[in-house]
Amino acid sequence: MIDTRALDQLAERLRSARAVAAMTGAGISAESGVPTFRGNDGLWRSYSAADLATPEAFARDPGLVWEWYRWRRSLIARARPNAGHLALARLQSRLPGCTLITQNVDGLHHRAGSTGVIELHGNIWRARCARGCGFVADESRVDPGAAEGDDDQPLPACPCGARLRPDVVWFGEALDEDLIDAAVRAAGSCEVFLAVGTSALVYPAAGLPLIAGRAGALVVEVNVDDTPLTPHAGLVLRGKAAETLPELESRV
Ligand code: BJW
Ligand code: ZN
Repeated sequence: MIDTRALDQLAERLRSARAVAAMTGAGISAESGVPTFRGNDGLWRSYSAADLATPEAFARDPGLVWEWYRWRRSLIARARPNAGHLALARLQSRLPGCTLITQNVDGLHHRAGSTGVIELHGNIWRARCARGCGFVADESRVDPGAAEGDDDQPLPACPCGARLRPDVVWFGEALDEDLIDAAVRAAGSCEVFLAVGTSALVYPAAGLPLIAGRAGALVVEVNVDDTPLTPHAGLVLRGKAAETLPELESRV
């Protein structure tokens, strides 16, 4: 059950805050039908992260990695932003100093109307040169269904001749420096930090609410379960993002 008194108090805090930061993880898109990574129905239950989400995996078998990303693109293409994404977009337009940070690569915040989203782990709808020549392709208009299940598909190539790879951040890879810097600045200077639908296990993103807390912000966790962040949160809103966030937003 939603704690309406806590929501009222948080709404007041948000209204008076000069700066707010919100960071989302896969949990916010779960109710749009996009699978999370960890937990019972998570992707890592059926697929190995080491075989699919590392630079070594791509070097070993780029076809397999592309097949997996095309399959995920097809799931995301069918998904729609849910009430949680929409509530965050409305919060952002109501609170001028609100920075939205996401670990998700699905682009659903953008489709919900959010602007200036810091996409820490990239975007599944872009491809970039695997050799690092700087070429980036917008593939949001490519029909993922057309290639799904077609193992003989030629691997996408960069104009420079190298392979193209999904423009996402795999384990062991550095995050874009400008993006992580902007996220650290937002975390370190906000008065309220909302951590929504993340297992808070993957660094450096998992460090952002801790930075905010150390700088004096109220850290709020919105999650259906406990995470390593829970003991550090000043307020825990136990529940689904698509239910909790609209309740919060309607009070701000
Ligand atoms: C709901 C809900 C509902 C469900 N409502 N809630 C320090 C200590 C130990 C290790 C490290 C460390 N620092 C770095 C590392 C290594 C590593 C790491 O963190 N490993 C840990 C797992 C141990 N980190 C890295 O490798 C990072 N790079 C790096 O550190 O580089 C250093 C470097 C510097 C200089 C040069 C070179 C290197 C990169 C991490 C990249 C992560 N990539 C992925 C894949 C992205 C592409 C793709 O999508 O395919 O990012 S992995 C995956 O995990 C994805 C996610 O963004 C990320 C986080 O997952 P998230 O979003 O939290 O999802 P889940 O599934 O874990 O949790 C869902 C949550 O929602 C759960 O809590 C549910 O309860 C909840 N939920 N339904 C609300 N309806
Ligand atoms: Zn190239």
